[in-house]
Amino acid sequence: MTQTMTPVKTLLAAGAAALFALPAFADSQIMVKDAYARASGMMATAGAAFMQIENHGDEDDQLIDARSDIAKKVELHTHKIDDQGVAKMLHVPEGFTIPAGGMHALARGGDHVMFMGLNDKMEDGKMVTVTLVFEKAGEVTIEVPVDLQRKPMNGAMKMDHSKMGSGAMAPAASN
Ligand SMILES: [Cu+2]
Repeated sequence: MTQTMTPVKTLLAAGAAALFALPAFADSQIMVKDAYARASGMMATAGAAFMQIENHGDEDDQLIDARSDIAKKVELHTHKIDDQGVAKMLHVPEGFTIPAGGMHALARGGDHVMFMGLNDKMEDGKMVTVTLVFEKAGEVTIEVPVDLQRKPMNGAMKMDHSKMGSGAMAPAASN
């Protein structure tokens, strides 16, 4: 009776294909471009996702939350430079405004979706499902590829703790 197995398998395959074919933003004015995720390091227990969020509507929207099974805790974060010139991450509970007809970038050294306590390794090429929660557009679920090779857009924002001290002091010492 192996034939009875065939329809079940076919059904599963069709279901999976339909899942990928579904337009993610059918009724939404929100479009997410160039999303990628990365782990914080080789033995990382944390990671982050970056992307460009476009608002094609004529009203501002607000990204207020993010969810994912990849981590125990998912938060909207930003970076702030403190008095010592050290970049620190901060939770932003109110989230980020996506301006009407505009774009808000989540980028390295800036705003990002933070994954804390990874449930699974973030390996290159793996897909991470992330649900973004908007005040007006509601929930937008996207598939974010892990990209560990990607260089930061702005090389200057790269956090190199070994050079931070001397690099920051150099301009002040030259007077
Ligand atoms: Cu963070």
